[in-house]
This record gives sequence, C-alpha cells and structure tokens, in this order.
Amino acid sequence: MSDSPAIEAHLSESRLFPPSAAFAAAANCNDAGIYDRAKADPIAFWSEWASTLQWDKPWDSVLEWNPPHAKWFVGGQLNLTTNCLDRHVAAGKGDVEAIRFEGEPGDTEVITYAQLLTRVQEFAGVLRGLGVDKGDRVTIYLPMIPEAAVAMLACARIGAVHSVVFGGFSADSLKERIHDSQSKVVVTSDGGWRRGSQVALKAAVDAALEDSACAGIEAVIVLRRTGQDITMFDGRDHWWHDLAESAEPVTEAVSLDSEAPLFILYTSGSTGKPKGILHTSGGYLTQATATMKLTFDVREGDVYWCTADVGWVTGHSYVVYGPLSCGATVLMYEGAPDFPARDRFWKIIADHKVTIFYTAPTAIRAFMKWGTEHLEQHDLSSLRLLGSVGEPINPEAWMWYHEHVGHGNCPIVDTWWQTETGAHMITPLPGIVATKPGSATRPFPGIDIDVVDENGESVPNGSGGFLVIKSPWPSMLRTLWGDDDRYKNVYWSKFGDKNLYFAGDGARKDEDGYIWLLGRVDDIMLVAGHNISTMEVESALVEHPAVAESAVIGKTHDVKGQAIAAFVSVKEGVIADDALAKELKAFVGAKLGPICRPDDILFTAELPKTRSGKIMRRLLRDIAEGRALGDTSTLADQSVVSGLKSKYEANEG
Ligand code: 6R9
Repeated sequence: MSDSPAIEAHLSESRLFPPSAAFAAAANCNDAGIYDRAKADPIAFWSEWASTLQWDKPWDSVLEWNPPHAKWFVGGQLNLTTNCLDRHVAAGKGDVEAIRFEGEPGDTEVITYAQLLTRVQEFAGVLRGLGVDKGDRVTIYLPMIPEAAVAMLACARIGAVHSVVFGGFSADSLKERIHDSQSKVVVTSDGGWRRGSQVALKAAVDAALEDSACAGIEAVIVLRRTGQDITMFDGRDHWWHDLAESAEPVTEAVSLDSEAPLFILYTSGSTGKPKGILHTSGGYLTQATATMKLTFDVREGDVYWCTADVGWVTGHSYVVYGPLSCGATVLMYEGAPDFPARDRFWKIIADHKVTIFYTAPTAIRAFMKWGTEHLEQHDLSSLRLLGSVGEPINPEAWMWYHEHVGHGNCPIVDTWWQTETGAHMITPLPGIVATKPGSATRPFPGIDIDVVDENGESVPNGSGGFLVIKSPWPSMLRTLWGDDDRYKNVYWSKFGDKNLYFAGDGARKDEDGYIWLLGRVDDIMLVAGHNISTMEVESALVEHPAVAESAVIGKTHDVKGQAIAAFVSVKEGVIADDALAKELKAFVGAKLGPICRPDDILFTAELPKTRSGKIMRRLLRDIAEGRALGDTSTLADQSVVSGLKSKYEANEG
C-alpha cells in the first residue's frame, strides 16, 4: 500500500466510559501523572518496576540499545521461578491458592503456592535427570492443565528454554516446531478433553517423531490425563509419575542472566514457515508484572481468569508468568466454552467467584450469537474488571460485554499486543482512562507508540496509517530463533533507517488521540482509491440486530480496484435471505458512507478462524477470487473453508 492514500476513518464513536469513582479510588493506580512521568524518564519507570522483582545480582545498566537489538537490565541475574513461587512462599503466602483448575469433565484441583513450588522443584529434577541443562530446548505439548504451567516453570527453574506448542496443532506443525527449535525433550500427555471427546496428543508426538527432522529428541515425558490407550516406546518414552518418584528436586533455582533465553513461541506468518519468537528473562518478567498490576489491577483476593490456552503468548504472560509473579490466584479451565452447555463460562465465573475475566472478541461474538439467556441463569456479580485481546473488538461486542457480562460496572481493558511484544502495549489503565467502545485507547506508560504514514512520519489526530513502536521496551522479542536476518526484515526494515518497529497492523488516532486498531495491514482494502479498514465495515455489520459476526475482504474489481465482499453469520433464529442481504448493504452504506457499501454478501454459519480465534481473511480472499487456497495449516476447522468455497462458487454460478 506504499503509494496509496492514508487509511480513512468511517466509524465514529462518541460514547465515553470513565472509571467509576469507587473503582478509581481503590485501583492500584489512579494517578494520571504516571503517563507523563514514564514518558519523561522511561528508564526510571522500568527500573522501578524491575526493582519490584527479586534479583540475585543487580543489573549494571538498564538498557543497551543497538538497533534493532535490545538488552535490558544488563548484567543482572534472577530466576523467574524464584519470583513466581519461592518469594511468595518465603513471604508467608505458601497457602494462597496459585492455580484453581477445572477440567472439562468437571474434575477440579486447587494448588497453593507452596504446592506449586514443590511440583516445579520436582519436575525440574525430572528434566535434569534426563540430562536437560541450561540453554537446552524443551517442547511442551499439553492440554490446558496445571502441569503445562509446571513444565514451563520447571524449565525456567533450570534455565532450559521452553517451546510450548498448542495442543490443537497437528503432528506436522509439531514436527516443524521441534525441528526448528532443536529440542531435546518433549513433554506431553496421553491426551486431553475437548467437547467431551479425547484429543490424542501422544499419538501426534509419535507421528512427529517418526520424521528424521526430530532426531534430536532424546526423551518424551508423558503425563496421564485421559487414561486413553497409547504406545510407550522403550528407552524414549517415560511416564511423568514414574520419573517424579525418583527425581532429585531442584530446591535452588539457577541464577540466570537477565538476557538468558526464557522461551521460544512460534507464531505463524501468513506466508512462509512459522517464526520462532525469542523472549528473554528480566525485561520480560518486568513488563509482564507491571502490566498485570496496572492493566488488570490485580491484588490479593482476586480470582483471575484468562481464558487463553498456554499455547499462545496470552497464556504465557497472563496465565503463567504475570499472574504468578504478582502472587495472584489464577483459574485454569481445560475445555470448550459450550461444553456441556453454552453457559459453561458463566457457571465457572459464578462457581469460582471470578473477579477479573480476560477473553477474546471471537468468544464474545459467539456468546452474543448464542443469546443472553445463558448468562442470565448465573450470578456474575463477583466480576469487577473485564479484558479483551486478540483482535479489534467491535464496538457492538464491547457494549454487549459491558452490559451483559459487566452489568455496566466493570471497566473494560482492550489490550493490544503481540507474541512479539511479550506484554500489553496499548491498553487503558482502568482506574484512570475513560474508555470508548472499540478503542484500545492509549499506550501503556513507558511505551512509545505512534501511527505513521508510509514514510514513517507521524500522522495527525483524525488520521490513519501504520502502527509502529518507536523505542525499545523490556518485553520485546530479542530476535527470531535462528534467523536474525528475518527478524530485521520482518519488523525493522519497512521504514528504512528510522528504527521503527513495524507491527503489521493498521491504526488510526481519533480527535482525542485515542488509538483504534484496524486489523492487519494486509487485510486493509483499497476501494476506488480509498483505504478502508475491514474492521470498520465488520463493526458496522454487527451493529445490525440480525448479524452475529462478519468477515470483510476486498476482492479484485475491474473498475474500483477492489470491491467489498462480506461473509456474514446471523444470530440464532434469523432468516438469512436476499432481502436481508439487501438490507445489510444499505445499512452499511448509510452508516459508513456509500464507498463502504459491500458489493457482495454471503451468509455462512461459521467463519474461517485460526486456532486462536482470529478471522483468516486471506482465505476468504482466495475463495472470493476463485484461487486455490493458500496455507490452511493454522485453520481451526478445515471444513468451514471447503464448505464456504462450494457455497461461494454456487452463488457466483
Ligand atoms: C496477544 C496476541 C497479534 C495480533 C496483533 C493484532 C491482533 C491482538 C488486539 C489485536 C486489535 C487488540 N490483536 N490484540 N487487534 N485489538 N486488543 O493476540 O498475540 O497472537 O501474536 O497476535 O493480534 O493484529 O498484531 P498474537
């Protein structure tokens, strides 16, 4: 889009939700001066946060910045598990609940900080017993169960680097990630529970390890979860419980350099092989801790529930490291939101008296589609703060979340960040910032973000462009595992020598300077010379009472360059016919202007999404343009796309 005009703004928003006086008064931070202070001296701001952690050796300098490579808290030494576990136990908080687990079949478990520490010490001993040492890579392929956190922390305790692979990924994806990370050990389970059936994890590991690309794997540790039949290979495979019996617990955590690698997490590029995002220790924990305290306002007595799987970065920073560093009580749920019924999440909130709830727009839109009767049966009054992450949240979904889940009195923190950024980057602070439905509001204190044009120049308020990060931040990725050139090319080359981190997202600043995320720049449409964001057209569509969810794409058009095509799923009970399609086109045209009126509307029960719930517009473009489908390996459900393809072709013909 280098020669194209700036991204236009069509959707306007005047609703403003300041924090209630009661919320602000009790909040961890209600001093708006934090923004100016952090801006004036980010180094002081971040070192104050780093000082809240326990260091074995203090750092010599806060930041070394050799663009695009940063080192934070240089010379310092610490261990993340000392910070997440030992220090709380030493402070007399060993009996505080660290993890409250609910399995999909309904089994529950409560693990205190003291118990979690014991388990981590033991499993760290198991890893050591198999020859895993500082710097070695361990692939973790587990369901969303406490042992996933135990395995991650056990790696961190001995300085091994974990690479968690989401349990929903196939044997092939697992193989690729094991190979790229050159892992020595795989930690898995026989299986996990999903919608009442057993997902076979061990079988996928066996299939992956058949390939010579995985020849570096010396051992597989298998946790018994479902009890399903599996094959154990002599010499290679070990039961977790057998090894644990004879393990020598690692009571002393290893002191690690602040810049010691902590984890690799693969994120799929839209093309090419997945990128191994590398995060290190001191800076990562500093920002995970600061954001946990300030964005989520977490404190003693909270029951905090982040619905993300540990296979995603949200699960790393906001299920494991952030909350445990703050000594919070984390709820973990293994299964699906609609199993055994569509009220499962609300039942969990009521049963466990959850106070902070963090989920994704894709889930919120599903709840909207299912209707409010599922929530109304449950007491959600324990909730005091709601969060959103993963995609832009449509204003309509924001309002629904606010009214039906938050009952009008929970601030919503819409948190923009990426696997690459490690922690929140744009989000309101709930005791300070007045929110607007659909806007992630402003950068976190100490974070230097802007929206720029194609030359890297800041755009004025009221305009759109590319989202960039202008200064290094503590939890930034350090490189791509084994491919520093790709790191430089993907993130740092777009604006030449300006040293701007290119996030890949479009954004605009409104008249008040609030930031609105507009989706991936690859998805932004160019219609008759106008740059139109897919997100705005989708948000207009979901404002119509018949629409549950939509995905909008630009399809090649002889005259206009691109024409807008919308894939729409309707709410339960709505009849999706030609009359509705016509009405929706007119509705969007009236709301956003005729230029944004979709040419085509195709109704569909489901939209193609990645396994973490992001809409895959690229595949919809392939369908609309009659091309062979590109890489579909990250799709959650392959049948959705093939179904859509035939439906689209039938419609066209
Ligand atoms: C944390 C996570 C990163 C991409 C990011 C953007 C989208 C995430 C968002 C959001 C608008 C938000 N994204 N949060 N867009 N508003 N609050 O999701 O990491 O899986 O790496 O995805 O997700 O497009 O660039 P990751």
